Amino acid sequence: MRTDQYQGHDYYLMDDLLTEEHKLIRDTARAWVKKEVSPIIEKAFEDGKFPRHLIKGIAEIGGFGPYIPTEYGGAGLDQISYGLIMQELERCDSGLRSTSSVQSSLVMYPIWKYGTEEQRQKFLPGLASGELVGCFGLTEPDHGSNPGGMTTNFKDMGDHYLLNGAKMWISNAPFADLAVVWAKDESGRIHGLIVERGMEGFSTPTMTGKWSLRASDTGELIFEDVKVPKENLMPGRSGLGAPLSCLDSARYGIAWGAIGAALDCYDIALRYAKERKQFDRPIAGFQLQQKKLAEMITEITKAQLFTHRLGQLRNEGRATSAQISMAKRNNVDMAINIAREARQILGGMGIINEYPIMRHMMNLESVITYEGTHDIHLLITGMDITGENAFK
Ligand code: TGC
Ligand code: FAD
Repeated sequence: MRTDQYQGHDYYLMDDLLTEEHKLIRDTARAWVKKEVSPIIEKAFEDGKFPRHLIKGIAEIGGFGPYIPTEYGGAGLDQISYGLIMQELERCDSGLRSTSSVQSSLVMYPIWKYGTEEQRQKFLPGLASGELVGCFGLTEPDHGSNPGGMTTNFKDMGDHYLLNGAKMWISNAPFADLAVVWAKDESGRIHGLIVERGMEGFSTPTMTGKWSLRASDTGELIFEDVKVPKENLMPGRSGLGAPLSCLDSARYGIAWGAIGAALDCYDIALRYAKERKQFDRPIAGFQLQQKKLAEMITEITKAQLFTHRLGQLRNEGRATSAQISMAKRNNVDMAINIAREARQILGGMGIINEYPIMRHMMNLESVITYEGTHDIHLLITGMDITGENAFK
């Protein structure tokens, strides 16, 4: 097993823009990842299982609800801190970041924003400490990019709701204790419901056969006449805007996470190019390899700059959904291209699991699709700048 020798790369002295607290949070996350995750991640990926014993450690570095207020067990941090944690987790593996960002942005965030005070008290502290794990059910077998077409529905039965339908591609579903589920009421309006494991008629079959994000568990959510207590409906917001606002938070985390994956690929490729000799000289001395490396660090630096700015806007409550879409789309695309180039720099060594580059590359094929595909984010930017909706 290769030792994790990762070093951050900061070509434009971005660290000068960070506070001491930011650096401490990032360095703590990095040290935990190197000690606890790097030695086991390839095996987890091969086994196709999320290593559940890591849940406690993710909680301890503030990876569950970094920006959720401390009164609910969150870390009460700012958006840059949240981003830095996502960057360090995805530097190791996108599935690791997924587990953290789903719990934080897609489960804790809606409960915090749209739940009742009772729901906040009941679920948030356990989710923050990792005693509870949640998942987020929006996508359906026939409704991925178009979640507004969902057919999962609930009926008001007087003393409870009766939930029917199915969700697909749900991260953490196979072992989640609870699911934040988006479903339509009898008038077709979308609401969020908290469905708890053990409710009769609720099952979470595992999805198998993934070549990507293998260190993350993905499953379905099946609802067959599930009786959901009325107190489990989140009353704070209804309509498609409610789940989409959660996606804003998760997509922002992915924008930072993708930089982490890119940094890891660049770091490995740079070190390898300096050490590997062909034609009696390090391959780093060949112009073609320098072009690849120079373009990688340029693209990473551009992403670092505008993602930091996005974090400042998020801190000020001024970031728009379209700005977040642009960052998610750009950074994931940047990372996947860097993974492909880095793999070539390593030659044959690039394809074996002694190095994480192929794992990053395969993972990023999910990341470029989930939380809104590459195409969908382009169309969001297109709509924002032209005022014309090209989706429908
Ligand atoms: P549209 O008519 O445009 O909008 C409906 C309502 O929503 C509002 N809205 C938003 N609100 C908050 N945040 C956003 N980002 C919002 N985008 C839109 C909008 O203003 C409107 O409000 P109102 O009050 O007027 O009703 O909706 P549309 O049906 O045309 O769809 C727009 C589209 C295509 C952009 C949207 O559906 C979309 O983003 N599709 C992509 C679906 C997606 O991203 N799914 C992700 C599922 S979760 C996941 O992948 C987790 S991966 C987990 C991991 O990290 O492991
Ligand atoms: P489709 O929507 O069928 O898209 C297929 C293709 O058509 C894409 O290339 C797309 O860009 C294109 N397309 C669609 N509409 C348009 C259009 N209007 N114009 C141009 N092109 C278009 N979902 C959850 O709810 N919770 C989760 O936790 C979750 N985790 C996931 C984990 C993994 C590993 C993966 C792969 C997915 C996960 N998803 C989750 C689902 C994810 O959000 C969807 O896969 C994604 O939104 C795309 O939906 P789809 O796969 O149905 O593709």
